[in-house]
Amino acid sequence: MINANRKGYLKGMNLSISEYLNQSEQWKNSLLGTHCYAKNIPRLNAELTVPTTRIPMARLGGEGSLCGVWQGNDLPKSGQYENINYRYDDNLLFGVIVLSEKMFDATMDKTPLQLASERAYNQIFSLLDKLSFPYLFRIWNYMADINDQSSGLERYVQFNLGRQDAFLSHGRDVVGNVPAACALGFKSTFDEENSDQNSLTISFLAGRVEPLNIENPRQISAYQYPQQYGPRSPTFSRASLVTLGSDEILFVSGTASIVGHASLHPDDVVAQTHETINNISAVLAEVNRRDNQARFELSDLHYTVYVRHIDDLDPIRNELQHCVGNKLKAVYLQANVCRQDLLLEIEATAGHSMVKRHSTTDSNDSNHGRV
Ligand code: 3EB
Repeated sequence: MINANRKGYLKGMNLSISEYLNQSEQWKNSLLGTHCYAKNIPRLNAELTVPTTRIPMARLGGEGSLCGVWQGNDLPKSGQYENINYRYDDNLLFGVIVLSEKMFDATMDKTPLQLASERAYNQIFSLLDKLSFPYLFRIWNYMADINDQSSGLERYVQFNLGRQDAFLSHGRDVVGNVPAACALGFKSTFDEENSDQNSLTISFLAGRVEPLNIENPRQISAYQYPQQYGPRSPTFSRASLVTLGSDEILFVSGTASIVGHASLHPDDVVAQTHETINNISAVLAEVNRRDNQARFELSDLHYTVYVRHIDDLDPIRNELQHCVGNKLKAVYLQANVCRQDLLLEIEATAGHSMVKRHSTTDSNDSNHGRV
């Protein structure tokens, strides 16, 4: 299942954790980073060199764990900056930051989660400046108990406050040129030995070539959501299209059953799935309109589906199969979506090699493209 010969970034693969651990050291050393998801994730030695997110979310359907990897070109360099572990090559930087809210004392006007979010993004922006990777392409935000209240405020709202403050204090745009993203929750555990499993965990990909940020005409931009969703809007775009050497990579942000700014079909998981795919279709149409080379279709995407209720897996999977067709490539994780009434969120990645597009031999590598 692993194509070790082909150069390029589009080699995200979906392994189980044990398959991942069984790969050679040489292969692991070629990675920029890894995303691991499982209910209980072992400490991984490869983490010493490869930045790894360890997210306590179960993989649904088949294997209980998932490792998605980003492959670099040539030999990536590693480093650590404050709380970030990172790895990069000439074009792409991958980093992971893990911050426990316990490190922060609430102030008069800021909660620990808000402070942790602000600190995480401040560190990320400082690192991007230091290493001259100015463009944040895609960011994955994972936090405990996203739908709950703490310090009298919904936790996703606290996260949005801290995130936006960091964008503003680094002089970054908070509308328009903002990264693709997702924001998901997992259930906190009370196991002291594993308390770092409750930490805010953020990973990111950044680069040196300006991406094309895409909005969805069916949805109000998240950075313009009205105040009812919190005093500060979420800072993300619906998708970003990135050129890396001879590859073009599309990151579709976490997408849900939202039209305008409202959640639709509160108790109907099949209708939410359908609406979400309509949204992703609209994003693809917008990508294809904005970039006259792009010709992305639903069947090109590698999907990660965050499912709130385990029992909804089958109806969601059936509806996706129906909408996307037989070529559906999807993995499913149990997670909490940032609005209580949303039953699922779907993110996706696709890659086109521009070399491949102009050549006559198509390698049809079915593994590439997803993390
Ligand atoms: C939405 O469309 C659903 O806060 O970074 C999706 C992707 C969502 C990213 C984020 C939130 C975020 O509003 C939630």
